[in-house]
Amino acid sequence: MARITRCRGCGNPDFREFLDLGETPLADALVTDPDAPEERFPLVVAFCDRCSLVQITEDVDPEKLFVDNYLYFSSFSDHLLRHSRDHALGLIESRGLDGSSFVVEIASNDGYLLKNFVEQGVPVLGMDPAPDQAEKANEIGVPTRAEFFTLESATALRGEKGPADVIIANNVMAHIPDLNDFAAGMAHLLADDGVITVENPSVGELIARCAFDTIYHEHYFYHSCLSVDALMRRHGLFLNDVDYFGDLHGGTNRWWIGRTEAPTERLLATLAEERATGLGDHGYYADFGQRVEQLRDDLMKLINGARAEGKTVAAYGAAAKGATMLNVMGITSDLVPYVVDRNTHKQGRYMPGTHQIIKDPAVLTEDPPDVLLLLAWNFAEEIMAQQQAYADGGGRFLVPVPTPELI
Ligand code: JHZ
Repeated sequence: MARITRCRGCGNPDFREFLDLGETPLADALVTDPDAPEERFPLVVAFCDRCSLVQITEDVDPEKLFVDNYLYFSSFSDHLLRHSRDHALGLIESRGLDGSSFVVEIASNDGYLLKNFVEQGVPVLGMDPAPDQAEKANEIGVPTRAEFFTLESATALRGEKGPADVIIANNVMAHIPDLNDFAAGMAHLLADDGVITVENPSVGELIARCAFDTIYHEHYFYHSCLSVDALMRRHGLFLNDVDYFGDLHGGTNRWWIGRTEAPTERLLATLAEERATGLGDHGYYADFGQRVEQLRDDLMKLINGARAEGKTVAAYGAAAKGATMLNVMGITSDLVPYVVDRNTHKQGRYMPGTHQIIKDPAVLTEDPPDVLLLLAWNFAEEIMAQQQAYADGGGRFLVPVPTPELI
């Protein structure tokens, strides 16, 4: 682990720290033995005045994050599966993709997205260093290499298979410390008339919704259109358009990138709006720490209040963001003894740092808690719909962001 001394994007040594969340364990390092010692790492966030990139200041080795300790399988959300299918089918139609095309997805996880291209006869390749997810993808017929995407692997891939007509990189551009190498790899692999689509939660929404819990060591970066524009230009690529999905991961941007500069009105308007809002100025981020403190006071009042009335509180979603929420807020297993999650790979393990056991959501029917803290608040609608019986039986949902609220 090392602390950075320059902006990872533009090399500026004068980036400014604006949030210190203390030392936290790795958010996806679910624990098998709660008595064994756990590593913790500083979680500090900084802003670069020069290229507008928001980033954490510690580098944790990506092998530790995505190979040794990664149990996130994309296919456990129906909402994400629908969103991904729509994207794949939309690309096939708009780009006229067929059996002679080549689609590459970086961080393709368990094949949740590429399977839609395979089904339509479009050749694909997935790349993902997480071994179990890559194996699962191969099992369902999505050719996948368990590798990190780098300029070196992109160069080898282009030599072997030719350029890619489409490169998709969803929820991964935050995850690679050598951001320039990653962008250079995409630039190298892309066909001259190809397109890159990149999805990532918007840093503007993170700040607006006080979604501090989406900050953890897997996320080296928190992107805006401004920072993506600057990054792509450095590599001979151009950000040309942006879509926005308010209901995905707390507000997600989809950026459309190509080799020729052709910005849409929508992109220009969004860049102007980001500038006007202040996403390119340190001042916009400066009071975020105080807002997190306020959220802590409000949330802990609700949890402690419920416990004082003799109520039981459990949590839903052994999400990475759940680990930040529990650890930064100090929600110990005395207050909230267990977390439920339908990802069977996570069940039976414990949350990092705070050590709540992870159970099958079936316990909510067998022995319902009075209050259910929604750690996976980004899927609130989907989860509440599934848990209608829990609510009908008098159970309350506690949604922690943007302002803690009992529903
Ligand atoms: P979820 C992940 O973060 C991982 P996490 C990663 N670091 C990233 O960048 C972001 O996504 C974008 C469960 N669940 O998706 C599944 C149910 O049990 O918010 C997950 O364990 N029942 C790559 O981990 C967790 O909740 C359900 O009905 O914060 C949600 O995790 C649904 C919908 C989910 O991401």
